[in-house]
Amino acid sequence: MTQQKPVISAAEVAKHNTRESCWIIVHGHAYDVTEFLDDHPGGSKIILKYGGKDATEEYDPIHPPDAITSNLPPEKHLGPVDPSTVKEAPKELTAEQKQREERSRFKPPLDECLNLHDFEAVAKATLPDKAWAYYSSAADDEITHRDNRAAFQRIWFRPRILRDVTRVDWSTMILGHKSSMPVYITATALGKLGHPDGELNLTRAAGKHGVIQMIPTLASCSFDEIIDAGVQDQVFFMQLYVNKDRAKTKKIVQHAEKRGVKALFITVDAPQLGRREKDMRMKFEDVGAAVQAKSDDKVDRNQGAARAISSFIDPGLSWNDIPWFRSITKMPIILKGVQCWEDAVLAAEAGCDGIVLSNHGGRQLDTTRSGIEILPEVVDELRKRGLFPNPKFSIFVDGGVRRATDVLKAVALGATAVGVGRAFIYAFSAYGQEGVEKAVNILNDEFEMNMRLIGARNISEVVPSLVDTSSLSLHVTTVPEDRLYRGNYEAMRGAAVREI
Ligand code: 173
Repeated sequence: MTQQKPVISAAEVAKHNTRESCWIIVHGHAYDVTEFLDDHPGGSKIILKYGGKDATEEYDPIHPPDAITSNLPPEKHLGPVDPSTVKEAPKELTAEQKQREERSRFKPPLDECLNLHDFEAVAKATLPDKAWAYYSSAADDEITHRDNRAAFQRIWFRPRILRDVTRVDWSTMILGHKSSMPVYITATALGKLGHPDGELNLTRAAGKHGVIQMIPTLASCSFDEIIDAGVQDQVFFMQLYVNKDRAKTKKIVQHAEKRGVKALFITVDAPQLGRREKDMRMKFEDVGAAVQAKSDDKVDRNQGAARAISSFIDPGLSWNDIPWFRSITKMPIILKGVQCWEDAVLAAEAGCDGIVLSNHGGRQLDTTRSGIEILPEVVDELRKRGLFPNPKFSIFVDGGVRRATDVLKAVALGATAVGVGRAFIYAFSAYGQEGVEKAVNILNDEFEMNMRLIGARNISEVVPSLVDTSSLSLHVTTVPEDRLYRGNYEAMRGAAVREI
């Protein structure tokens, strides 16, 4: 529709830079957002900052491409901006940006990444501060976030020998779909903060390597862009934040089903977003203390961008809603964010098709236990009730997974597969699609070796007796710090750690 409108000069747009008349440019088109200012979920200040200017760079990571066109009535779409009138202001790089560019130029070649931690080190060194803060942050004191890693280290292997492990196969079925490994890419928001192609890096790598991707509700790319980037018959799941306006949720779910999404993962651990203080501190810098003090902005931007854009999530969601979801879709329904056996049993009894034992990457309630720690109690209680093993009720785990050994521990204890979120974000933030492919290849190498070393030829041989969980729930025991290792360990060259 915008195509038929007259071409506007950038000078004309520049005149409209006040609350009384506010125009912005996004992707080469001008929009009149004056009446939308107070309805913007991220607050009016941030739009006013770009009043009369091109807002594309700020807009892109935190909005799906069609957000502006679908939220504004057609008469507010003013028309294309004449590119010859747009004067590229010379970009003033901040000291931080200059340092980052320097570090990006000298980042280690991809081949030097030997494990998933390495991507995190490179991402930390090269990501813009805001993106690093958003991705890496976790709730409060980040105790749960750290324990998500530590919990895997409280499980020890009891490997078996002499089993002819010439051939090992770690492929598996997830909710009836083939997966090259018992790992899926779990949903994480705002992919374009890390890389201009955002979630498409994951989609393309997943398609090439037979890995299933869970599409987030709050992706930077639009849902259809992601699906369209998939190869023939690529399997997708979808993560759902439930809107207070159920009609909107129904539309999203039914559209996903129509486009072939194979399962719906409803997030149940975020009636309100946790406090991620690392992220919140960034926003202070962004808008400045003086702007914060004014009171005409309805949204409290001190809470960070994630909180602002999550205001649509319904804290009223309850068990009573499950039958409604059943009535609007035939997709399997999985509850993502179960944290105790009682709720696992309720989910099975409510007719759900599975659960994800997850604390949302440590980003919600701090000092909750990790998914892997909860897994044995969930399996025990389901088993007592005749609900495990059950091909119609799958258990997934996420949080802190960085190694194939982590995955094998979860599978041994009864998980069908585990979700990996941050590690893949860091891989594409540092190296784009190639980074994600490399991460998958690293995991494949680790699976091959570790399957051999534990004596399991296929996933059905990865059984509980292969692990010792006797210290799993003891939060006070850990491996004593190995000073010899610390003293001698050499971090990857070039991945300089950012000073706090
Ligand atoms: O963990 C998150 O950051 C998250 O789930 C989220 C929720 C709403 C908006 C953005 C991100």
